[in-house]
Amino acid sequence: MPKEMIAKLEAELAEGLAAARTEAALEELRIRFLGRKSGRLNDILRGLKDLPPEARREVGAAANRLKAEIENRLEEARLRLNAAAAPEVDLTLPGPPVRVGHRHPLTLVGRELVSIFEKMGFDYREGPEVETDYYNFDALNTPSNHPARDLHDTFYLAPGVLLRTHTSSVQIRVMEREKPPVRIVTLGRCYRRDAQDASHSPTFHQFEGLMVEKGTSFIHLRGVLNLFLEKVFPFPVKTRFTPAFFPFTEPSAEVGISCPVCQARGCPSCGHNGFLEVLGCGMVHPRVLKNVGYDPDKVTGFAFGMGVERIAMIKYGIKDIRLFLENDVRFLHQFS
Ligand code: 2NM
Repeated sequence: MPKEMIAKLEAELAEGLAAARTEAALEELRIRFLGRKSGRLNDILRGLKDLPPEARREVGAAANRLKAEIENRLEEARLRLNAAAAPEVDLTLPGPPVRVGHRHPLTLVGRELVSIFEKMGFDYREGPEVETDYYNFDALNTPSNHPARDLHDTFYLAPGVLLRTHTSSVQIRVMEREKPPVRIVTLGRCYRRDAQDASHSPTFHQFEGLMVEKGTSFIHLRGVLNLFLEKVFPFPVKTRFTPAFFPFTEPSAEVGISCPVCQARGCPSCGHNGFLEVLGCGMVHPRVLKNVGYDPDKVTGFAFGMGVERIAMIKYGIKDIRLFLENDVRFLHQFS
Protein backbone atom coordinates (compact mmCIF):
# COMPACT_ATOMS: atom_id res chain seq x y z
CA MET A 1 0.00 0.00 0.00
CA PRO A 2 2.63 2.67 0.96
CA LYS A 3 4.66 1.51 -2.06
CA GLU A 4 1.80 2.49 -4.28
CA MET A 5 1.62 5.78 -2.42
CA ILE A 6 5.30 6.36 -3.17
CA ALA A 7 4.78 5.77 -6.86
CA LYS A 8 1.76 8.05 -6.90
CA LEU A 9 3.71 10.70 -5.06
CA GLU A 10 6.55 10.52 -7.56
CA ALA A 11 4.12 10.96 -10.42
CA GLU A 12 2.53 13.94 -8.70
CA LEU A 13 5.93 15.49 -8.11
CA ALA A 14 6.91 15.12 -11.77
CA GLU A 15 3.68 16.80 -12.78
CA GLY A 16 4.17 19.61 -10.23
CA LEU A 17 7.75 20.24 -11.34
CA ALA A 18 6.76 20.38 -14.99
CA ALA A 19 4.14 23.02 -14.19
CA ALA A 20 6.27 25.18 -11.79
CA ARG A 21 7.41 28.39 -13.52
CA THR A 22 8.52 30.45 -10.53
CA GLU A 23 10.51 30.07 -7.32
CA ALA A 24 7.32 30.69 -5.40
CA ALA A 25 5.67 27.74 -7.19
CA LEU A 26 8.64 25.53 -6.29
CA GLU A 27 8.37 26.61 -2.67
CA GLU A 28 4.69 25.65 -2.70
CA LEU A 29 5.68 22.24 -4.08
CA ARG A 30 8.28 21.82 -1.35
CA ILE A 31 5.71 22.56 1.33
CA ARG A 32 3.22 20.24 -0.31
CA PHE A 33 5.65 17.30 -0.38
CA LEU A 34 8.08 17.92 2.48
CA GLY A 35 6.14 20.25 4.81
CA ARG A 36 6.34 19.19 8.46
CA LYS A 37 2.64 19.44 9.21
CA SER A 38 0.75 18.24 6.19
CA GLY A 39 3.47 17.28 3.70
CA ARG A 40 2.71 14.29 1.56
CA LEU A 41 5.85 12.48 2.69
CA ASN A 42 4.70 12.77 6.29
CA ASP A 43 1.50 10.92 5.34
CA ILE A 44 3.66 7.97 4.36
CA LEU A 45 5.86 8.17 7.46
CA ARG A 46 2.79 8.39 9.67
CA GLY A 47 1.47 5.17 8.07
CA LEU A 48 4.73 3.30 8.96
CA LYS A 49 3.63 2.43 12.51
CA ASP A 50 0.77 0.33 11.17
CA LEU A 51 3.09 -1.87 9.09
CA PRO A 52 4.73 -5.13 10.19
CA PRO A 53 8.40 -4.58 11.22
CA GLU A 54 9.84 -6.13 8.02
CA ALA A 55 7.78 -3.90 5.71
CA ARG A 56 8.32 -0.91 8.02
CA ARG A 57 12.07 -1.00 7.44
CA GLU A 58 11.68 -1.37 3.71
CA VAL A 59 9.14 1.39 3.28
CA GLY A 60 11.00 3.62 5.75
CA ALA A 61 14.16 3.34 3.65
CA ALA A 62 12.20 3.98 0.49
CA ALA A 63 10.60 7.04 2.05
CA ASN A 64 14.02 8.44 2.99
CA ARG A 65 15.31 7.90 -0.54
CA LEU A 66 12.21 9.61 -1.81
CA LYS A 67 12.76 12.59 0.51
CA ALA A 68 16.33 13.01 -0.79
CA GLU A 69 15.13 12.66 -4.35
CA ILE A 70 12.41 15.27 -3.91
CA GLU A 71 14.95 17.66 -2.43
CA ASN A 72 17.35 17.08 -5.33
CA ARG A 73 14.74 17.56 -7.97
CA LEU A 74 13.41 20.73 -6.35
CA GLU A 75 16.96 22.11 -6.23
CA GLU A 76 17.58 21.12 -9.85
CA ALA A 77 14.36 22.83 -10.90
CA ARG A 78 15.37 25.95 -8.95
CA LEU A 79 18.77 26.08 -10.67
CA ARG A 80 17.14 25.64 -14.08
CA LEU A 81 14.73 28.50 -13.37
CA ASN A 82 17.55 30.82 -12.27
CA ALA A 83 19.72 29.91 -15.25
CA ALA A 84 16.87 30.76 -17.59
CA ALA A 85 16.11 34.04 -15.82
CA ALA A 86 19.66 35.36 -15.35
CA PRO A 87 21.31 37.06 -18.34
CA GLU A 88 24.36 35.21 -19.50
CA VAL A 89 27.47 36.69 -17.86
CA ASP A 90 30.55 36.98 -20.04
CA LEU A 91 33.37 36.81 -17.53
CA THR A 92 35.91 37.88 -20.16
CA LEU A 93 34.33 41.33 -20.57
CA PRO A 94 36.23 44.24 -18.96
CA GLY A 95 34.70 45.60 -15.74
CA PRO A 96 33.17 49.07 -15.41
CA PRO A 97 35.83 51.77 -15.88
CA VAL A 98 37.48 53.06 -12.71
CA ARG A 99 37.43 56.87 -12.45
CA VAL A 100 40.96 57.91 -11.61
CA GLY A 101 41.80 61.28 -10.11
CA HIS A 102 43.90 63.83 -11.93
CA ARG A 103 45.64 67.16 -11.51
CA HIS A 104 43.83 70.47 -11.21
CA PRO A 105 44.06 72.47 -14.49
CA LEU A 106 46.03 75.20 -12.69
CA THR A 107 48.54 72.62 -11.50
CA LEU A 108 48.92 71.33 -15.06
CA VAL A 109 49.42 74.80 -16.55
CA GLY A 110 51.69 75.91 -13.68
CA ARG A 111 53.97 72.91 -14.15
CA GLU A 112 54.09 73.55 -17.88
CA LEU A 113 55.09 77.19 -17.36
CA VAL A 114 57.85 76.21 -14.95
CA SER A 115 59.04 73.42 -17.22
CA ILE A 116 59.38 75.68 -20.29
CA PHE A 117 61.62 78.06 -18.35
CA GLU A 118 63.62 75.31 -16.66
CA LYS A 119 64.59 74.15 -20.15
CA MET A 120 65.87 77.68 -20.82
CA GLY A 121 68.08 77.57 -17.71
CA PHE A 122 65.82 79.25 -15.14
CA ASP A 123 65.56 77.87 -11.58
CA TYR A 124 62.28 77.60 -9.65
CA ARG A 125 61.92 79.54 -6.38
CA GLU A 126 59.16 80.09 -3.81
CA GLY A 127 58.51 82.60 -1.06
CA PRO A 128 55.97 83.47 1.66
CA GLU A 129 52.35 84.45 1.00
CA VAL A 130 52.32 86.62 4.12
CA GLU A 131 54.65 89.52 3.40
CA THR A 132 55.77 92.82 4.83
CA ASP A 133 55.03 96.01 2.95
CA TYR A 134 58.78 96.33 2.38
CA TYR A 135 59.02 93.20 0.18
CA ASN A 136 55.63 93.67 -1.47
CA PHE A 137 55.88 97.43 -2.16
CA ASP A 138 58.90 99.48 -0.94
CA ALA A 139 61.66 97.31 -2.39
CA LEU A 140 59.73 97.27 -5.67
CA ASN A 141 59.86 101.07 -5.96
CA THR A 142 56.13 101.43 -5.31
CA PRO A 143 55.52 104.92 -3.86
CA SER A 144 53.85 105.16 -0.46
CA ASN A 145 50.84 106.89 -2.01
CA HIS A 146 50.39 104.26 -4.76
CA PRO A 147 46.73 103.10 -5.05
CA ALA A 148 47.74 99.41 -4.90
CA ARG A 149 48.73 99.97 -1.26
CA ASP A 150 45.22 101.11 -0.41
CA LEU A 151 43.22 99.17 2.19
CA HIS A 152 40.64 98.68 -0.52
CA ASP A 153 43.10 96.87 -2.79
CA THR A 154 45.32 94.90 -0.42
CA PHE A 155 44.49 92.53 2.45
CA TYR A 156 46.37 93.78 5.53
CA LEU A 157 46.78 91.36 8.44
CA ALA A 158 48.39 93.98 10.70
CA PRO A 159 50.07 97.34 10.11
CA GLY A 160 52.90 96.64 7.64
CA VAL A 161 51.92 92.96 7.27
CA LEU A 162 49.85 91.83 4.28
CA LEU A 163 48.93 89.02 1.91
CA ARG A 164 51.22 89.44 -1.10
CA THR A 165 49.54 91.05 -4.09
CA HIS A 166 52.10 89.62 -6.54
CA THR A 167 55.04 87.22 -6.42
CA SER A 168 57.59 89.97 -7.18
CA SER A 169 58.36 89.94 -3.44
CA VAL A 170 59.91 86.50 -4.02
CA GLN A 171 62.28 87.97 -6.62
CA ILE A 172 63.38 90.63 -4.12
CA ARG A 173 64.10 87.97 -1.49
CA VAL A 174 66.12 85.89 -3.97
CA MET A 175 68.13 88.89 -5.22
CA GLU A 176 68.93 89.87 -1.60
CA ARG A 177 70.46 86.42 -1.04
CA GLU A 178 72.11 85.68 -4.37
CA LYS A 179 74.60 87.42 -6.64
CA PRO A 180 74.07 87.81 -10.40
CA PRO A 181 73.76 86.00 -12.72
CA VAL A 182 70.22 85.32 -11.51
CA ARG A 183 67.77 83.42 -13.70
CA ILE A 184 64.66 82.39 -11.77
CA VAL A 185 60.94 81.84 -12.09
CA THR A 186 58.39 81.74 -9.30
CA LEU A 187 54.78 80.65 -9.05
CA GLY A 188 52.35 81.14 -6.21
CA ARG A 189 49.08 82.32 -4.80
CA CYS A 190 48.45 86.05 -4.56
CA TYR A 191 45.65 88.10 -3.00
CA ARG A 192 43.85 91.28 -4.01
CA ARG A 193 40.69 92.89 -2.67
CA ASP A 194 38.90 92.61 -6.00
CA ALA A 195 35.15 92.21 -6.39
CA GLN A 196 34.59 88.77 -7.87
CA ASP A 197 33.43 88.46 -11.48
CA ALA A 198 34.17 86.28 -14.50
CA SER A 199 37.73 87.63 -14.76
CA HIS A 200 38.56 88.75 -11.16
CA SER A 201 39.12 86.68 -8.06
CA PRO A 202 40.40 87.79 -4.63
CA THR A 203 42.93 84.99 -4.88
CA PHE A 204 44.75 83.94 -8.04
CA HIS A 205 48.14 82.62 -9.06
CA GLN A 206 51.00 84.53 -10.53
CA PHE A 207 53.92 83.24 -12.51
CA GLU A 208 56.94 85.53 -12.69
CA GLY A 209 60.42 85.42 -14.14
CA LEU A 210 63.57 87.38 -13.54
CA MET A 211 66.96 87.46 -15.22
CA VAL A 212 69.73 89.73 -13.95
CA GLU A 213 73.13 89.55 -15.54
CA LYS A 214 75.74 91.84 -17.05
CA GLY A 215 74.57 93.01 -20.50
CA THR A 216 70.94 91.84 -20.27
CA SER A 217 68.76 93.94 -22.60
CA PHE A 218 65.20 94.31 -23.81
CA ILE A 219 66.17 92.16 -26.82
CA HIS A 220 66.81 89.23 -24.46
CA LEU A 221 63.45 89.84 -22.83
CA ARG A 222 61.68 89.78 -26.19
CA GLY A 223 63.51 86.67 -27.35
CA VAL A 224 62.72 84.72 -24.18
CA LEU A 225 59.06 85.78 -24.07
CA ASN A 226 58.42 85.17 -27.79
CA LEU A 227 59.85 81.67 -27.45
CA PHE A 228 57.80 81.05 -24.32
CA LEU A 229 54.52 82.26 -25.86
CA GLU A 230 55.01 80.12 -28.96
CA LYS A 231 55.62 77.08 -26.75
CA VAL A 232 52.85 77.51 -24.20
CA PHE A 233 49.89 78.03 -26.55
CA PRO A 234 48.74 75.09 -28.66
CA PHE A 235 47.96 77.39 -31.61
CA PRO A 236 50.17 79.69 -33.74
CA VAL A 237 50.69 83.09 -32.08
CA LYS A 238 51.86 86.51 -33.20
CA THR A 239 53.06 88.61 -30.24
CA ARG A 240 52.68 92.35 -29.70
CA PHE A 241 54.64 94.48 -27.21
CA THR A 242 52.88 97.68 -26.11
CA PRO A 243 54.43 100.39 -23.88
CA ALA A 244 53.12 100.23 -20.28
CA PHE A 245 54.00 101.41 -16.80
CA PHE A 246 54.99 99.49 -13.66
CA PRO A 247 56.83 101.08 -10.71
CA PHE A 248 59.42 98.22 -10.71
CA THR A 249 60.43 98.22 -14.38
CA GLU A 250 61.61 100.84 -16.85
CA PRO A 251 60.89 100.61 -19.70
CA SER A 252 57.78 98.46 -19.23
CA ALA A 253 55.55 96.66 -21.69
CA GLU A 254 52.35 94.71 -21.92
CA VAL A 255 52.46 91.69 -24.18
CA GLY A 256 49.53 90.47 -26.24
CA ILE A 257 49.08 87.40 -28.42
CA SER A 258 47.03 87.32 -31.61
CA CYS A 259 43.48 86.19 -30.83
CA PRO A 260 43.26 82.42 -31.48
CA VAL A 261 39.62 82.80 -32.55
CA CYS A 262 40.05 85.40 -35.32
CA GLN A 263 43.85 85.37 -35.98
CA ALA A 264 44.04 89.09 -35.06
CA ARG A 265 41.28 90.15 -37.48
CA GLY A 266 39.08 91.27 -34.57
CA CYS A 267 36.09 89.40 -33.13
CA PRO A 268 33.80 89.50 -30.06
CA SER A 269 36.07 87.15 -28.06
CA CYS A 270 39.02 89.60 -28.23
CA GLY A 271 36.80 92.68 -27.86
CA HIS A 272 37.53 93.50 -31.55
CA ASN A 273 41.13 94.13 -30.54
CA GLY A 274 42.75 91.29 -32.48
CA PHE A 275 45.05 90.70 -29.48
CA LEU A 276 44.70 89.31 -25.94
CA GLU A 277 46.92 90.80 -23.20
CA VAL A 278 48.71 87.91 -21.48
CA LEU A 279 51.57 89.36 -19.46
CA GLY A 280 53.47 92.40 -18.22
CA CYS A 281 57.22 92.87 -18.36
CA GLY A 282 60.10 95.29 -18.45
CA MET A 283 63.70 96.05 -17.55
CA VAL A 284 64.17 95.94 -13.76
CA HIS A 285 64.18 99.51 -12.44
CA PRO A 286 67.65 100.69 -11.31
CA ARG A 287 66.21 101.59 -7.90
CA VAL A 288 64.99 98.00 -7.45
CA LEU A 289 68.49 96.71 -8.29
CA LYS A 290 69.98 99.17 -5.78
CA ASN A 291 67.46 98.11 -3.10
CA VAL A 292 68.77 94.52 -3.21
CA GLY A 293 72.40 95.59 -3.19
CA TYR A 294 73.17 95.23 -6.91
CA ASP A 295 75.06 97.92 -8.86
CA PRO A 296 72.78 99.10 -11.71
CA ASP A 297 75.87 100.40 -13.52
CA LYS A 298 77.27 96.85 -13.66
CA VAL A 299 74.19 94.61 -14.15
CA THR A 300 70.82 94.93 -15.80
CA GLY A 301 67.84 92.62 -15.77
CA PHE A 302 64.46 91.89 -17.18
CA ALA A 303 61.36 90.67 -15.36
CA PHE A 304 57.89 89.58 -16.34
CA GLY A 305 54.70 88.40 -14.68
CA MET A 306 51.41 86.80 -15.66
CA GLY A 307 48.24 85.34 -14.17
CA VAL A 308 48.26 81.52 -14.32
CA GLU A 309 44.44 81.49 -14.42
CA ARG A 310 44.46 83.84 -17.40
CA ILE A 311 46.91 81.63 -19.34
CA ALA A 312 44.81 78.55 -18.51
CA MET A 313 41.60 80.34 -19.58
CA ILE A 314 43.08 81.23 -22.98
CA LYS A 315 44.64 77.79 -23.47
CA TYR A 316 41.46 75.89 -22.67
CA GLY A 317 38.78 78.44 -23.64
CA ILE A 318 37.52 78.79 -20.02
CA LYS A 319 35.17 81.76 -19.71
CA ASP A 320 34.91 82.20 -15.91
CA ILE A 321 37.82 82.38 -13.43
CA ARG A 322 35.56 81.23 -10.56
CA LEU A 323 35.52 77.69 -11.99
CA PHE A 324 39.11 77.22 -10.75
CA LEU A 325 38.01 77.56 -7.12
CA GLU A 326 34.66 75.77 -7.12
CA ASN A 327 36.01 72.21 -7.45
CA ASP A 328 33.03 71.07 -9.49
CA VAL A 329 34.13 67.65 -10.78
CA ARG A 330 32.17 68.20 -14.00
CA PHE A 331 34.66 71.01 -14.71
CA LEU A 332 37.74 69.36 -13.22
CA HIS A 333 37.42 66.02 -14.96
CA GLN A 334 37.82 67.62 -18.38
CA PHE A 335 41.54 68.07 -17.74
CA SER A 336 44.00 65.22 -17.72
C1 2NM B 1 55.17 91.99 -13.73
C2 2NM B 1 55.40 92.91 -14.74
C3 2NM B 1 56.65 93.50 -14.84
C4 2NM B 1 58.43 91.98 -11.96
C5 2NM B 1 59.46 92.80 -11.55
C6 2NM B 1 60.15 92.08 -10.62
C7 2NM B 1 61.34 92.49 -9.89
F1 2NM B 1 61.34 91.97 -8.67
F2 2NM B 1 62.43 92.07 -10.48
F3 2NM B 1 61.40 93.81 -9.81
N1 2NM B 1 59.56 90.89 -10.49
N2 2NM B 1 58.50 90.85 -11.31
C8 2NM B 1 57.40 92.30 -12.94
C9 2NM B 1 57.65 93.19 -13.93
C10 2NM B 1 56.16 91.68 -12.82
O1 2NM B 1 53.99 91.36 -13.56
C11 2NM B 1 52.88 91.73 -14.33
